[in-house]
Amino acid sequence: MHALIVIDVQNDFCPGGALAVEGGDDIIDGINDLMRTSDAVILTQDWHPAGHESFASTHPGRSAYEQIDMPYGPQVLWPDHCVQGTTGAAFHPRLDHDRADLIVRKGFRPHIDSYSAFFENDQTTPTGLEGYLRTRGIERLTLVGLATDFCVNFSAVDAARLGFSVDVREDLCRAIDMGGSLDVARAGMRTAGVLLR
Ligand code: VGL
Ligand code: ZN
Repeated sequence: MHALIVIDVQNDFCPGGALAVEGGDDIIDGINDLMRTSDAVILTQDWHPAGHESFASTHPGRSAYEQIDMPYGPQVLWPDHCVQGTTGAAFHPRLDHDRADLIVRKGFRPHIDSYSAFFENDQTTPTGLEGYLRTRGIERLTLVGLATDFCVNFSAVDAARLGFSVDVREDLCRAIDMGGSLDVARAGMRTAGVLLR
């Protein structure tokens, strides 16, 4: 069985949002079409408490897009985004989110970020998605959404490492692309065995 995993198509990652990804809303119609023909549809939703440790505003003297060391490793600091219950955290109004079988929220722990739909950024705390997929007999995954070089990338690499067969539809993703991060992400996904389409 195959599942479509739609990563973080939320207002804050679309034009006008707090952490807008260029062209983030251009992919929505194509994602809606793909949802209609998929056996299973899972959405992820970046879902941070106010004052989250990944927000630059939580670290006096630091600016957004700087990297700092956290107990679990390096962490990019972001503008405040996807704060629980805000309009920015809501799915884009054009995304057909009624079609979802499951919505996985991530990044809800105050002191740890979670790019991947499978593990938080310590790379050990599970979100539970792996168990859900396995108990439903899902072995093949297609990933789409935002952003290619962060949440899509980390989710795809984790999924491949867990043994799922994974492809990423790059035409239905958009990237933040800071400091060459998109090239690094593409290379990492390919090395992990992810098929980029
Ligand atoms: C994301 C940065 C911070 C993403 C989430 O969805 O790619 N990026 N939080
Ligand atoms: Zn986030």
